[in-house]
Amino acid sequence: MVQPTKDDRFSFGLWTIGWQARDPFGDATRPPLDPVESVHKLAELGAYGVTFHDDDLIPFGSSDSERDKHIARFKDALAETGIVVPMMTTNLFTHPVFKDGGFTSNDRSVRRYALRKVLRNLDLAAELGAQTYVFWGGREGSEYDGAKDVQAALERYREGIDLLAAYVKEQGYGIRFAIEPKPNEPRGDILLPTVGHALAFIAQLEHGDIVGVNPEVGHEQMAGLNFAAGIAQALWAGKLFHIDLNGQRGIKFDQDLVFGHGDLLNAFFLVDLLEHGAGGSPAYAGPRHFDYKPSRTENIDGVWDSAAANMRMYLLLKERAAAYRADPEVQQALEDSGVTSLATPTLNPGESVADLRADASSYEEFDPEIAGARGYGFVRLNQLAIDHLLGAR
Ligand code: 3MF
Ligand code: MG
Ligand code: MG
Repeated sequence: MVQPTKDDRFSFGLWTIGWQARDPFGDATRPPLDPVESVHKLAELGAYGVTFHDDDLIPFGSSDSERDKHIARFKDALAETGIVVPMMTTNLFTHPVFKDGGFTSNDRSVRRYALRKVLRNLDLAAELGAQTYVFWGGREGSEYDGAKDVQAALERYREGIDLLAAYVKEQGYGIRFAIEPKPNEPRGDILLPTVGHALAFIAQLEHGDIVGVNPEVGHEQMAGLNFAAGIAQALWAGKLFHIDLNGQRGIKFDQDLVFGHGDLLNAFFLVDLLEHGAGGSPAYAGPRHFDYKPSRTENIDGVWDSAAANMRMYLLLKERAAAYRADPEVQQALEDSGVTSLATPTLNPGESVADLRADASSYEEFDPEIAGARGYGFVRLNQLAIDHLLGAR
């Protein structure tokens, strides 16, 4: 059960396992990892997919012939292992040219260059069969309120995303976009800081039908938000196109810990939501993508141990969530707490405002004192969840 297989649809970014552990205060603690080796090792561990930024595979500034070589040997590794590329993305944050952003840089020539970089990589994404293209705008933002006209920046963001989405449709690529929110880091304040901001932005797009979100556990938690609740809203909006799983311990820098190594209880309810959130069946069918960083203290063995830990954690939580769902006592507690009855519409079919007003039981005969005295039993329900999570039931 805890041995991952391709059916589990686990995927990893090349930049995750390949992170050399350079941080703002210290040098790399690990040597570079060849993407070809990463593909082979991920396949061995039971993953089904690999994802990457253009520059993760093709170093920035490579000539066309070097680019072709990098792509060719990577394709060979995919063919040898059966690993797929479900998602691709663009690096619009490392090179100094992007220091004030890509799509929203104050420098128009940089904005045009950013669009060209994405266009080129979209063609490669289509060639490799990626279904999702992620946009994480880590440099789209500012440190100073006077440094960015936020309304103009959002308009340029919209212009960029709509142009690229129109291109994808025109080419018939069948790729969908997923915007990845993050509140800060590397910029002091990043545009589209949370899932809610991203969903509101998508509603303003001309081609919003092919644009959804790629929420990351730690990013929402950096903003003090409840990740599972944000995912539920993205699902409700029909916009959960992709997901970045990892761990975070509170409001601080982006820790990118192994999934579940932060807020374990929220991770449990997240897996429960993804696996059982559609009336008992999975609410999300896409890749279970890990965007974590093997801690700086780890050597290469630790890199692969931590990669395996992400998948193991997901499967353990999936097993625990299934046990929770199947427990008759939990089912009764859900009933008692009214959790299940929330799915019942508040009005009867066809009932009008006049009908509601005419229903004396809803107001004139209703006793708020009695309803107000009711206990909901949420604490008992939560303890049942924790009992299952700890394997005590
Ligand atoms: C940063 C991130 C990014 C994005 C990636 C697109 C470098 O905090 O999470 O990783 O996930 O750019 O998927
Ligand atoms: Mg992150
Ligand atoms: Mg991410």
